[in-house]
Amino acid sequence: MVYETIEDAVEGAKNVLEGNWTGHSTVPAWGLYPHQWAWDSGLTAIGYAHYDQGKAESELLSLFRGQWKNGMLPHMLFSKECPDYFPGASYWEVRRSPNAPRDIDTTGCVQPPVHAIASYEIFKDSKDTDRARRFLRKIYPSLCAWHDYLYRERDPDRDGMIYIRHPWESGRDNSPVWDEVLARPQFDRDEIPIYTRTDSDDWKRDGRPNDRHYDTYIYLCELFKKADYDEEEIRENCPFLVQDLLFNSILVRSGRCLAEIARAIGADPRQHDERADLTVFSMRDRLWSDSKGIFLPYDRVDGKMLDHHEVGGFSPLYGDVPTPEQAKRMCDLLHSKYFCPVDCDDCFAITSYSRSDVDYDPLNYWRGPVWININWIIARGLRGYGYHDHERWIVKSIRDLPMKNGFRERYHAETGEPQGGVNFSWSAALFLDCYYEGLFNELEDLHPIKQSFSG
Ligand code: 9WN
Repeated sequence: MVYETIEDAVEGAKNVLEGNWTGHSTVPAWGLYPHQWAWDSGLTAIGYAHYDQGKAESELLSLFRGQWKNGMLPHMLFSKECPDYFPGASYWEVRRSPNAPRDIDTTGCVQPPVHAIASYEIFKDSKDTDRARRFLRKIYPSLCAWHDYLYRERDPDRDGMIYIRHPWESGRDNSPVWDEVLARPQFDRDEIPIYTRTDSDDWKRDGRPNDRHYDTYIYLCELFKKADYDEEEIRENCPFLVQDLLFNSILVRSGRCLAEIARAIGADPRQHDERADLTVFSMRDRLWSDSKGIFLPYDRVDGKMLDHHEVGGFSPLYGDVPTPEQAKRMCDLLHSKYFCPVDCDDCFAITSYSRSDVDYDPLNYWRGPVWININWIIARGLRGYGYHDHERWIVKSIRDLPMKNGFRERYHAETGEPQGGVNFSWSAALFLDCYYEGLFNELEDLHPIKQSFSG
């Protein structure tokens, strides 16, 4: 055990965040991730919101310094202290776009839009409501511009479902769900620049994306650069355009929070709710697979669903997307040998990919391991649908995995062994969120849930 008591672990989580604090924001983990990442910052702010409102506000406000003129919130803001990171500021050449900020270096793609959710959590958790309202007034226009960008530039069909154009935008980089789309671009090695990976020199040992996938990530970035980051041109040429479930589900939940924020500051909430309604309607109508009992992402280039049992398929619970009947089927599948060890006797929570699939790999990044942030998102979704026992099993893992192994980036899906980044911010922050929400107090009478799904 790394932490003997909850109090020790709470202290440990705060120390992790303190250690990763740069003075205005928090890095995901020193070493592997020494810059500011967009959805990491949002999730981290949710942890700070419970005990340090100043840091929570600063985390988000400093992130929005990187917002582009067209509203795009880039997936990373680069610190000048770590110039050796690849692909770093000099690689992205974002100033090819008139929209990119001049005084701060960023990437040219996005990540799941958790920021209105985080802003609203700061308001809800605050003991100083006047101050929190001032914060909301300050950040509201930036949040609106961010959501406007997504619905304007990433939803050409105007059906409320926005597309992502790079696996990095999904937050689940090398999930097997992207494999067939990533295999699509045929290019020679000399069509992309020679580069050295800084994330790993042995992807197998480190459980990172393989070299071919990394080359394709870079190939896609080259395409963005050639288009000078013009979205219309990118859309015409990009072989990776996917309506992703996690991204759109988070967008719905964020849209609802944006509506709440509008109400709290006396602005008009209607547009936010209407957009969220449209996204929900389209996802339910178009992305549900009745044969699989789960939602599936849509590949806009080939015009078909990406047929996988992948953890993103459960994220619509978080956006309140499924009907109660759909939610019941998702829940049965979630609590089956595919995603969760039988009977939950020693549950390590939801795996990132189905355990029965040939591409499942409990050691490799988004191809199997358990991630705290995804489990937190699904747990919140389950709560909304009244699946309290299922939620509690997940919350138990969010408590037990770090207490046993420390606040790590991810954990082995079957043994709970820690993997990847050490002292990882969102694992610490979301542990703190569950603690302060009192969720760890509700775990006493936990008993195995009978599986109703035989598979
Ligand atoms: C690329 C920082 C980020 C997370 C992503 C996770 C990983 C980066 C990487 O780390 O992505 O953006 O180098 O693999 O997949 O979700 O935001 O923690």
